[in-house]
Amino acid sequence: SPSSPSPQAIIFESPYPQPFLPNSSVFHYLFPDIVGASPLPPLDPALPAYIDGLDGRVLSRADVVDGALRLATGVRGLGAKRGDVALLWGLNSLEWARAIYGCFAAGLTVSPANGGYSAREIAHQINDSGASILFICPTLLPVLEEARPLLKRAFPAERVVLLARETVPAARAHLTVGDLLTSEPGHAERFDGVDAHSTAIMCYSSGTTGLAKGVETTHHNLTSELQALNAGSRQLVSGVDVILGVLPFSHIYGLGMNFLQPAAKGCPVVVLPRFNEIPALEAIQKYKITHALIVPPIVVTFLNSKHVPNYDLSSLKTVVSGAAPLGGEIAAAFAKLIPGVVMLQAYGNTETSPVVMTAHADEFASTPGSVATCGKLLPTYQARIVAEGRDVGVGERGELWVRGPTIMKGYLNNPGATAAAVLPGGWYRTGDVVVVNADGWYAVVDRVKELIKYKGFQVPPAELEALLLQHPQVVDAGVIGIYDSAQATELPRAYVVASEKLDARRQAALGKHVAEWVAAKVANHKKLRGGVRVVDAIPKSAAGKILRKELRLLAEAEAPK
Ligand code: 4UU
Repeated sequence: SPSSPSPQAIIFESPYPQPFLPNSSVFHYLFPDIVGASPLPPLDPALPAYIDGLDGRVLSRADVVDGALRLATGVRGLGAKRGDVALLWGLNSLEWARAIYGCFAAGLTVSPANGGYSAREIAHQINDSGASILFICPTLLPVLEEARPLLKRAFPAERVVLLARETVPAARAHLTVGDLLTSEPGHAERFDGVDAHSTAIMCYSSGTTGLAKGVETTHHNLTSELQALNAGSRQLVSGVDVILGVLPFSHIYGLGMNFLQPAAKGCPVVVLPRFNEIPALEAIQKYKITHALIVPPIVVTFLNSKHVPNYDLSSLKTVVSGAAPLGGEIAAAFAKLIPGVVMLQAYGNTETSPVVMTAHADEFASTPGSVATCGKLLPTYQARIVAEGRDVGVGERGELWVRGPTIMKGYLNNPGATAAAVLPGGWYRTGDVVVVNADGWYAVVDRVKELIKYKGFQVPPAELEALLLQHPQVVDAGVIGIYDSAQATELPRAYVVASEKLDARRQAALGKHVAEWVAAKVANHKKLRGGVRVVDAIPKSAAGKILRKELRLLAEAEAPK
């Protein structure tokens, strides 16, 4: 319910009880039964924590802790100290799980990177994060080699640990996670008191504008988020729920909701390297998965699938969609596809550690139309809805501002971008336009930041624009997202100005060539799948800012809805 402490601000509060907020490392918080004090109830150390969805290997909670303490000794032996940054690069795996907990136990800040990154993208994150040790999937070694000339720091072989159980014959110079596990168990670094405000993870996000920046997410941010989820959504039940683990753990949605939250509740995660239809269906059937976290394009994949009827998916109880808007019709069709499943939404940001809104499955199930919303404000958060510099109330559109203990410490080494994102008073400007109804359900209705999302992944237009300007035949560029309803995702499209006047045929040829040129230099999700259009000029404001609204009008003129 809104309350007005001043004539300007209309502050919305969470309807849920406020949880206790601990000051401890996220590792001590998650495994209180074994390593420390936490508000969480003790759990059986024998409970499975992570299960390899491909080969069935199981890490129990005891294995996770024992492995983390051994890895802590191992990474200390390599010279890594508390506060150093480790970059963690690979698709989801049990070794990835081992590595992140090992780094936490050693007191390192973990910067997880997208498994699809190109050499220039990984070089940016390695350099910018200040990482001094790398954990990488062996298959990515060639990309790292390609990135080496771009790196500010030399990484000798012992500073590049492979996310593998055994020595990799083609890369014998490198230690593996398996090697480090043979160390004696060491101690886990504590982050009590003010130390809880040390940076635990650093995902990369462009936020509302510009290039990808390191988001400093503290231990306190993460433990507050997990406490808020437990007090608000109460989704998962130990000993009952089994979680599908297909979202990338390197992205904050996967890391927060798919990797850490189940550990807080003692629910096993069935880990798959990435989303693929058949392995996901097989895992749901085989492991009797009850709870799946997905993104709208995966919902569409299931809807269009010929294979769904061939699997017993009756274990599934709840499916969460997040990271991008979910159409109401798609949600309704999904509910019919797998009867008895409750579809719900959650909304989050990298900068908010991540979840801001969701609700309990029972609330979604008993509230008609709620699946078209992202749920209610989680505890610990306050919200404002701001339109043209003025706070608005129930039923009115405006930009969502939120504050609370989960808002990031800031963008690494970037006080300017931090000050633009987190306003005095601690309000984080999300760049999303929302409407809240009288019962406190928030619908995301538009996005005012420049960010494009391809299947839930960030595509910062500024990054593609900077890259396009490096092409010898491109003198100016503007990039926007084109919504493709068949795939339930935006597709990045570039508008470019050519260095010379071209006829229509040569414009088309240049567009095709530029799209291919970009594709060779970026991660899969940043490809210009929406095409490249050659135009006479990029519309700009007097200050030289790209007028993306005008580019959107061009797109609409081309393909009327
Ligand atoms: C419409 O995508 C994320 C985090 C997503 C997330 C996390 C925990 C979803 C559910 C959850 O439980 O982070 P970023 O930083 O990559 O992108 C943030 C942006 C938002 O500003 C918004 O534009 O992603 C978009 N977004 C959504 N849009 C996120 N969730 C939603 C949603 N509906 N449910």
